[in-house]
Amino acid sequence: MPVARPEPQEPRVIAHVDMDCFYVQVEQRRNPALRGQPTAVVQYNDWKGGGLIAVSYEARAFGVKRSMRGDEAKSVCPGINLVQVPVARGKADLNLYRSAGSEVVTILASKGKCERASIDEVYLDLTDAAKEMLLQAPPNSPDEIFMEAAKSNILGLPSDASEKEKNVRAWLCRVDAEYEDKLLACGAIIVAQLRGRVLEETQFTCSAGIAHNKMLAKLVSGMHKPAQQTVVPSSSVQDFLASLPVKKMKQLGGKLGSSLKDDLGVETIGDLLSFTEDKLQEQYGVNTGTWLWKIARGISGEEVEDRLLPKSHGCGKTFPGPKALKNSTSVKGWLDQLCEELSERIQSDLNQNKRIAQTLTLHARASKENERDSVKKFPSKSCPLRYGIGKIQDDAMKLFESGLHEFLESQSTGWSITSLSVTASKIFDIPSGTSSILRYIKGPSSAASLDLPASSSVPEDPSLDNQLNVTPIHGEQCEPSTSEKVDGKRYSANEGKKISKKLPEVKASHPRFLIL
Ligand code: DCP
Ligand code: CA
Ligand code: CA
Repeated sequence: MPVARPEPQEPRVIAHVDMDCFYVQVEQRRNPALRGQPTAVVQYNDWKGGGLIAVSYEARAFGVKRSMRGDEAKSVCPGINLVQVPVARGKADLNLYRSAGSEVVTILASKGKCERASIDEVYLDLTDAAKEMLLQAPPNSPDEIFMEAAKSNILGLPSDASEKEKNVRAWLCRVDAEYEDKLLACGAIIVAQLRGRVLEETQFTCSAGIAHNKMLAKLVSGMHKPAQQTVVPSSSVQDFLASLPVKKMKQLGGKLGSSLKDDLGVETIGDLLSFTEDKLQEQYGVNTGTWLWKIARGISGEEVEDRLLPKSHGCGKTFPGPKALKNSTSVKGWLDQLCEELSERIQSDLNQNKRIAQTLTLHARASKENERDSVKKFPSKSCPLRYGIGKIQDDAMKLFESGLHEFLESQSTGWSITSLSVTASKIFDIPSGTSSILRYIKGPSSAASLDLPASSSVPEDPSLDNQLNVTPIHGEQCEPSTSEKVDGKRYSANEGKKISKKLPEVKASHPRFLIL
């Protein structure tokens, strides 16, 4: 549920950085012959040439899109290079892309608080760095970094192309500017510098949004791509939001966004301005109402978290069309593979970063025989996570069986599964000097594992769900899920799910580690 956070008194400088056609760039670095060529990365799949998951800008110019399959991409762009995602255990192995993302994060984290938001995105809080720059060397230097910053797109400046750079340069070093605009100008220079370092050290280009809050920075980071940055001065916010379709905001992509449109006739974020806070609260509850009132004005107090590592780990696979799984044996076979990868990833997170995941969740997509159009969704299930491949596999299968039982509503009918994923979440840092937890998890002989009380249903994570829709799946999730409760109903990108308690008790055999 979106909740408005109190906004800080002082103006902040926040950037959202997103890599350009990321997997393609990683592949182009591996094979420089692909540079400057129409290229796409395809998901492991032999059906119609595989699903595209990343498309180079050269290929986009031919009309190639991520929704296409390899065969279709070839028909619109015969010269396209299709690169297969690396495969392990019969599914995409994203480790290469994950570690490339980490290289970038390390560079971007050098100038302020940095939050890894997805495999190829971060938020940065550059407020302190911008203040420092303003005190020491206000922006006016004609050096390389300044030249790059002068290529920024600044919302609200006259869009006369021939004069653009001159106008931007003037904006960046205006002496009579408001303090908050001066800070933003420093932010634009710092981001230009960081993007330059990323290019130099990793060979990757990225795009960025620079604004006074996360929401605005994120909304504009993809506005001018590739390899460009966009700045949102406060004076431009109202016009920008006036024409911004509600669905462009992540939290409004689902039912809440549809309700705004259907029930209030709101098409753009700016349209929300015609409603009082009371009216919005009456319609959507106190929290969501206030949040909507604030976003209409470009206000968002959400902080950049200090987190360079992902919030959760997920492994999934889709089984489209004839590949659908139709019996427990094949589900078990695939779940075992997914759990093996998940186990390796959480184990290496534990070894390298001293982090422990507490919750195991199973998501699936299913349909019943002869009921292809049924709206009933396979309920997502979770339970406390026990370390060890075998335990994770057993628990995941129990979660699956419990979800299937509920999904089938006691009917004995055929079913098919078109996607499966397991996620490890609620990850926390082991306090330094705590060795007992490690012994707990690793020691095979001692009371080494965790108990497993009854599982519970959880709302699916829409960010994962979106990915499942299109076959490719990021292996890690960094953003919070975006479901909202509106008037007592749960609104989210995935409708129709609810919290249910009716689940078989899974035998508990070991003490919990959390009491440590
Ligand atoms: N990805 C995926 N499945 C999806 C979406 C993305 O596997 N449905 C992967 C491939 C992308 C990477 O994640 O390269 C980052 O996704 P983005 O949405 O940021 O898209 P790109 O970086 O490819 O392109 P852009 O330049 O538009 O950001
Ligand atoms: Ca990207
Ligand atoms: Ca992205």
